[in-house]
Amino acid sequence: MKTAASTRATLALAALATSLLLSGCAASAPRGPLERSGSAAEPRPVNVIMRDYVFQPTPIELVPGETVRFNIINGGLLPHEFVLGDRGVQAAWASAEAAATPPVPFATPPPASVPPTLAGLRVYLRSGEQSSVTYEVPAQGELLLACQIPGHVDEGMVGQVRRVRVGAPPTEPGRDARG
Ligand SMILES: [Cu+2]
Repeated sequence: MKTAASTRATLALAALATSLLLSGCAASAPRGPLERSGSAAEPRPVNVIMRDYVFQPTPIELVPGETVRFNIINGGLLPHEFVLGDRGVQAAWASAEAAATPPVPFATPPPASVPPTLAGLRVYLRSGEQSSVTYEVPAQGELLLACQIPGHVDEGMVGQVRRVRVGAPPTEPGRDARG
């Protein structure tokens, strides 16, 4: 009996140690080259955290033509929105958000909207909310990321998007990745 109990305890400890090890690795693992691109059948997960006036990580690395699943969390205190698209998409959401901003603080804003034919991706999240959306990365063309809630771009809430190839070395954080 004693042997069985101690075996169980040992196993439980081993399981705990393994899970701690795994979670530790997941949090701090150095980033290697991108191993695969996503497909419609198996989108590649891309996690993005929005905080007050930053997107993390930046740049976001996408393979032209792949399908990704953005898992977006608003970890900030304010509402934020993830707007991904060309200059026209950014401008459309900027004016929609400006028009939807209530004239007095704390009034309920009308929902911002743009023509349904507009391309791009927009995910609006309040503090603490999260959302997952699949997205097909355009093969070419401009791809910008910004939060178009009034004032947020001025505070620096612009992300960078980098098109990469599978197997290419990762971008070093903090390095300018435009172009
Ligand atoms: Cu924002």
